[in-house]
Amino acid sequence: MMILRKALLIAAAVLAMAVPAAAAELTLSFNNLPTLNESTEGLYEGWAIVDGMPVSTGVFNVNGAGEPVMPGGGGVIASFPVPDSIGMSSSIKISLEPVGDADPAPSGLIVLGGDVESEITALTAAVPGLDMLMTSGGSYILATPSDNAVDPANDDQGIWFLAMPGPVAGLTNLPDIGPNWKYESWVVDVSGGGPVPYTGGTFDMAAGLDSDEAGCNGGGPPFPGQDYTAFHCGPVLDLDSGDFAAVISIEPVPDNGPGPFMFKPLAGMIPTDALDNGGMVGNQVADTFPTGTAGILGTVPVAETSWSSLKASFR
Ligand SMILES: [Ca+2]
Ligand SMILES: [Ca+2]
Ligand SMILES: [Ca+2]
Repeated sequence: MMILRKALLIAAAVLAMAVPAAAAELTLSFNNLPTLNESTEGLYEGWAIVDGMPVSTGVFNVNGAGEPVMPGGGGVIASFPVPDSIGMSSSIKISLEPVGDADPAPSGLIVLGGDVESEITALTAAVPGLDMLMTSGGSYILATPSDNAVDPANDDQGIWFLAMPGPVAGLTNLPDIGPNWKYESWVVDVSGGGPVPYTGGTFDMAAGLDSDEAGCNGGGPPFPGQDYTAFHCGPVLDLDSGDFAAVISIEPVPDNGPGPFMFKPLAGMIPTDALDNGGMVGNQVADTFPTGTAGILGTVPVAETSWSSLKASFR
């Protein structure tokens, strides 16, 4: 009889545990997290990882001040109401969810994350090797060696991330960013109202052919780069005009759009003397990569509540 009574009390205690004792809140704030075009880029979604499973903390966009806002041009979300269980979360992640997302699970595209160690969790870009990436740099030359048979005098129309003598890799300290990300080189025309990017192909390492080699006819040195020449199907670009920047981005796999992703670790204007001297891409991870803070507030630690409930049931 005593055993049955205890069993019933434990059952009652377990039932009580399932009811949140207090409303929990999650607050989010960001730096350098871009406002999304919701009709083409989708929305951000927060996730608390509890017992290894993602629990959604809600979808949002961000405003220019880095505050989360309601989708559809709504107001600032001062805090997200969330289940008490997130008081037990091991990490917080922010995903990018596609337009018209109907899947309740997180997309594979996690942009920010951080391990929960206290009520305040620092969020950083979810790219492997971020510490090493902050030390990356590089140089390039202007050259179009792959079409010299048809045009030996157009070297200002091609860019190669290599250094002479050698050639050796021009990009330095690039971390292995794993299967979920790729590097992509770009030249970006910044002379007009908005930047116009032209891809140079994707790659995993500083040495080796990139995804499209020199252009439509292939060839070129075994390093990331591109010949923006007529022989390679164009566009024909005058890269030392002072109108172009060289940029290395990090793109999700699969890519979520044709343009550069929000992670642009290396960039620099292509100088007008680059034909003679080459140029450099500077590190802008610290200045441009998104960061954030997640605050988990008002929670009653679930483990403690459960334990005290259980202890009470044995008295
Ligand atoms: Ca040439
Ligand atoms: Ca290429
Ligand atoms: Ca892209």
